[in-house]
Amino acid sequence: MPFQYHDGLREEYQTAGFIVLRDLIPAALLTDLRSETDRAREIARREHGEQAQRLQPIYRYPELNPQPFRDFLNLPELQKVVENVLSPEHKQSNIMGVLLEPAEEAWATNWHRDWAHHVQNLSPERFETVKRNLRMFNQLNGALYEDGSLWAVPYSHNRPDTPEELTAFPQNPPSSPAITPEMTSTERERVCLRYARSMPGAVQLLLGAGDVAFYRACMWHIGAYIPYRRRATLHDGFYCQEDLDWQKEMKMFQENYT
Ligand SMILES: O=C(O)CCC(=O)C(=O)O
Ligand SMILES: [Fe+2]
Repeated sequence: MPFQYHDGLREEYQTAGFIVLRDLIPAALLTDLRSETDRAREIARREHGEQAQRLQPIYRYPELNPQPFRDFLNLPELQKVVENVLSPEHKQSNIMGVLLEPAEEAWATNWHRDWAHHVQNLSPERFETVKRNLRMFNQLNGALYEDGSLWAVPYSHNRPDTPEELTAFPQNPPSSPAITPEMTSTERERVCLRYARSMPGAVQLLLGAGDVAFYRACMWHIGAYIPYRRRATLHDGFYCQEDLDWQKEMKMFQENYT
């Protein structure tokens, strides 16, 4: 049955830090989005090379028709989730992107919390406070093909790191998978898989075609990519005023440090 909004989702999201809306994207829209993202893949590889992870924002490219992406954001059941699970103040952004599989070699991001492990010299106390604000850092992955690239640690979004997490990943930023140039493609893939599994409590968020995951980007997560696993996953955020203030603050903070 196609996805239908229900009230339990809000609590589930606030507790676990993520929810999956199964079977949300109608088949006809999925077809249109697949053909636009085929073009997006070509542009991404032309501009950023064969290993490109994403094209974002897609609205920047006149070759791409923005309409199916807008239609996705305007799906009534999606809007109900945004309004009731997040809030009526959470607005659509202009940063819609598409996440893609690498053309050549498997790789993975490091295990990270967005911002905490991306902004150099950010005070851990400051981040600890903002990540407790459930209105902030809300984003989605919408799978146009079956997608198992995203892994996350449920319940980690609004609590400090556990001793087990800090034992597994003591550094900031956390270490990356130990890929070396001598490795074969298969070895790289296996190293990334083992690395993804090495985080205590990690789960792989397996999305079917048309499923959409909402998650808080401040939770522990990772993207692990395999060239033979075709990927075109919509990636976007829904932000409220606190997010916009935070983004501005971080921009100024980073400018003062560089
Ligand atoms: O590929 C994904 O779904 C996750 C990517 C990610 O977490 C990142 O680039 O910060
Ligand atoms: Fe991330």
